[in-house]
Amino acid sequence: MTVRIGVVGTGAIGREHIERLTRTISGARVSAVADIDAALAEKAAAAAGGARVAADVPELITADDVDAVLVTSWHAAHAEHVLAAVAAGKPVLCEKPLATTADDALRVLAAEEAHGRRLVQVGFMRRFDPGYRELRRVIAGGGIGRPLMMHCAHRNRTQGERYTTEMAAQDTAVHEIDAARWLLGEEIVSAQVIMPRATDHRFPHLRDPQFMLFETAGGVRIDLEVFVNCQYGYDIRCETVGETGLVRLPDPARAEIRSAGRVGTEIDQEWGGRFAEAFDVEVQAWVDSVADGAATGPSAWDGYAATAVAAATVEAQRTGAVVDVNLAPRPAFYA
Ligand code: NAD
Ligand code: ISE
Repeated sequence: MTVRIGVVGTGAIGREHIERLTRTISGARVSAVADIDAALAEKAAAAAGGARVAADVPELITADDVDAVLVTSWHAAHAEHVLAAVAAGKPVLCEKPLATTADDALRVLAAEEAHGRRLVQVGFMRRFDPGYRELRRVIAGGGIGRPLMMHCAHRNRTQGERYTTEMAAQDTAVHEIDAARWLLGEEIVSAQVIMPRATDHRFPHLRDPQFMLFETAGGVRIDLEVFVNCQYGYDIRCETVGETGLVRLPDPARAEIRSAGRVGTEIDQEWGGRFAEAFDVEVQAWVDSVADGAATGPSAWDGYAATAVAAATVEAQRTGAVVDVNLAPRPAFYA
């Protein structure tokens, strides 16, 4: 079976996923695309080799030539697009975040549960990265004893003018929020944000960098530096300290260069390169799950929990307080 995919949003990651689906992934093809920017949609359709441009998003989602939906629009539109896919009974892979408010994410949970089977996978691709998988295997296998602390950094080279202080939580830290929940097997119960001296390499409206502090239900403390204009590269760090040892994310395998009295390795510049393998595995797993008729991967519950923590982090940015995360009870549907 070839899964016919409709892509909503043909910006940066939409185009990368279209290329991936067209050249790398087996068992799928892009049949239709939609974007509020018609010129972008036309270009993306041509790159997909024979996809059509849908009249609008509702037409794409309900179309007969679309078996499954890939949502790569702006974060604020995700919940609306996922709800439309669920209403049409179609499997949907939604780039992170699932929503920007906990209430919108809860609407997705309710709609999926009412449908009666899982349709939603959230694009937390770190769960498919070999390094993160190794971290999880070591932690779950007791290799460092009981986890106590986690130290993380999320650095981007630069961000554009549209990127806001809130997005540091909703769009950037949400990766670590999900990864920490997944690695530790615990929910996050509070968030706090401390603002260090701001970099000059930023647009004036943006607070950058930021220190975020999280606590899990079991008392693990997580510190996360988000620095999205660090200038030097795309640098993702994660170290978990346990009672008998620590485990740290490996730097991506790169050739070591020794030259001119120095030893070094290259640093990735963008997310697309650093997580290329993870994206390939993630999207292939999603396509396979659509063909099998059984959703796998990060669920709408994971999307909701991460959104709720990110929302508490946004409140912590504004107030400077430690903000509690009060999750709704986890439905048996997501057990
Ligand atoms: P982008 O701005 O380059 O692309 C978004 C596209 O969506 C634009 O072309 C825009 O016109 C379109 N769009 C927005 N609202 C729409 C609507 N209502 N209907 C139709 N089209 C709409 O942004 P991007 O960098 O590609 O990011 C898109 C999403 O992917 C974001 O949620 C972001 O968090 C996520 N993302 C994830 C990763 C990752 O590492 N997993 C990396 C980059 C982006
Ligand atoms: C972007 O949306 C991503 O998901 C990238 O992985 C992240 O590094 C960046 O900060 C986000 O804006």
